[in-house]
Amino acid sequence: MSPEKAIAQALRMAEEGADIVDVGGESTRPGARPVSAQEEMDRVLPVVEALHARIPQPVSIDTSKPEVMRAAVAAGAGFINDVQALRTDGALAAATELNVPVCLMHMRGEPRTMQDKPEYADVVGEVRVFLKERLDACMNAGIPASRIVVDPGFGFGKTLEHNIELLRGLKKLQGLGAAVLVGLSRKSMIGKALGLPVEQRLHASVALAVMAVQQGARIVRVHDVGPTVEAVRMWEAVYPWGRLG
Ligand code: 7PM
Repeated sequence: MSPEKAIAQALRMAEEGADIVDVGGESTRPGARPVSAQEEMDRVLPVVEALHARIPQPVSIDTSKPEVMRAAVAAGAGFINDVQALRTDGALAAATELNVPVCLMHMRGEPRTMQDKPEYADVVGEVRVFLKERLDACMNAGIPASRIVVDPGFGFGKTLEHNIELLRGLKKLQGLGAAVLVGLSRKSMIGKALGLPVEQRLHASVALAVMAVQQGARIVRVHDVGPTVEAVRMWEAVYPWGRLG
């Protein structure tokens, strides 16, 4: 995607009510080609800079590389989204020094092979243990829990059944003491459950976002901001105390 197109898309998201806008320069798609830190920076820095100058919302940098984290925060990013949960060499130290909130995501395996028959005895329990370990590692490095967000990583080394179990059990991730973020938007679990191609997953994505909020998610990472904001606001009008009951 060109920087101009990425900027236009992000501005639209901000206008439609996004509280954070996530910018990434490397695909996490199974089988995607890895890119160098330099290539990633060339892609994201102009976008981060332009957005930081034009919108009041924090710009999130979606990266696992410490060099990219540092350069993006210098360019104005105010949030780090790491699908590797700061396990890359140097990433934990970089995030600690940079003093911005971080999202720690669970992934089983690596993007290239993660969908080759993932197995769990207890997916919710195993994801919870992983997130607790990463949260402890961050807190030991000096990042306060108030600056950490945890994410079960829907679709990252999980079958449809695993993803459904995770959504049903999402409340079990709340006791960790960090806010919960989820990304369900347009994901292949919708394709698998309903037999829909990616361009026809809007309604199911909005439904899943509301279900996640209902189960305690504090941040939802979505593509279709306007429709999702409308649906979540309606949920909040019905449950102003913030949960079912
Ligand atoms: C291909 C495969 C295209 C996967 C796009 C994706 C998440 C994320 C992504 C998530 C956090 C997508 C994903 N998903 N970061 N980045 N949580 N924190 O559907 O669930 O956007 S990429």
